[in-house]
Amino acid sequence: MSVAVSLKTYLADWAGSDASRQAVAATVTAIAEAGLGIADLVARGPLEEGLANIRGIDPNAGGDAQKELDVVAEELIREKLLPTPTAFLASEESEELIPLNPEGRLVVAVDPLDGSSNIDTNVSVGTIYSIMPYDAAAFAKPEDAVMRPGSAQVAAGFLAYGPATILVATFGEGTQVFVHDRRTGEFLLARSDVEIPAETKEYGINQSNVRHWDAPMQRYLADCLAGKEGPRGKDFNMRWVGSMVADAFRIFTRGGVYVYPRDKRKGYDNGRLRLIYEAFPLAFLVEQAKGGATDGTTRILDITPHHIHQRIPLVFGSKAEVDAIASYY
Ligand code: AFP
Repeated sequence: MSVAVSLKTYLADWAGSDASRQAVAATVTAIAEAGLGIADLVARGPLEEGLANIRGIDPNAGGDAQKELDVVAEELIREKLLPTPTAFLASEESEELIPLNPEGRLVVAVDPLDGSSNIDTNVSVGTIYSIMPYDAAAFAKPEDAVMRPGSAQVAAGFLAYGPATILVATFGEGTQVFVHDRRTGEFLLARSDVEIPAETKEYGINQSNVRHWDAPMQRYLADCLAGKEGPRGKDFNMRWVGSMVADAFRIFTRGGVYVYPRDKRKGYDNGRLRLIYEAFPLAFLVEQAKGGATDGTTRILDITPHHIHQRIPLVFGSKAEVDAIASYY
């Protein structure tokens, strides 16, 4: 029986003696370690003194000792990244860029806890990360370092904290799935060079918002719902967890498409997902797995951000279905 490759061995082989790759390897290792700490907190949540309030249970007299789990998650990531070659951290939980290692040669962007509104329902939540090279001399100000197209990423991934703790990661040479082995404490390679099937009969979208969508997206859904008698000529199934990492992992496992379009609700004119630390990493992972990722029409990795927390309509998954959606626009 072949022995599963650990994340440590995989990274050592990938990095070899290349200093830039060694920097990325050290940073991904730190994020994976922070992820295990977050997975533990998520698993213990209501039992954990001081975190009770995240599950909507009245906080005890401790008051300020209690913090939202996504803030705690950011702190764990920050702590683990400090000794790594990371110059700055962009995080969903912090308005500004967080300076870390002045000698750093990377900039990391994270969503410390995606799906946090589902925490008290025990649904899978996760951590999403994106890594870009950083050269202080190349940017007038540090913020400029994250205002680059998604194609500037050198690594990206997400952890999902569910029945298993998994890490889906890319270093630009395919997409790999690692599973945390609780017996050894290691992440072990479970699936290498994942391929997302190009065709699918499964879409993930929050249909309750259909009245707010633009006409092309309403037509797309209507044609899916029309089934094999309709213009798509096939019956579709729908899945929506409400936690993107969980929906994404399903797509890496059996195909499908995830859609969060723009809509007419206040604040949703550019959708809900954040470009830099949600859409960019998912797009890199999906494309490395032969899938597609757009804002409905434009390739996500070609988009240049103008604000650290900007939102973007997001469509990703099975390539033929992503292209089909673009054909409605
Ligand atoms: P939270 O992190 O605030 O729970 O948001 C989760 C998310 O960004 C993404 O993970 C889900 O796919 C999407 O929002 C769910 O949005 P709806 O609640 O509108 O369905």
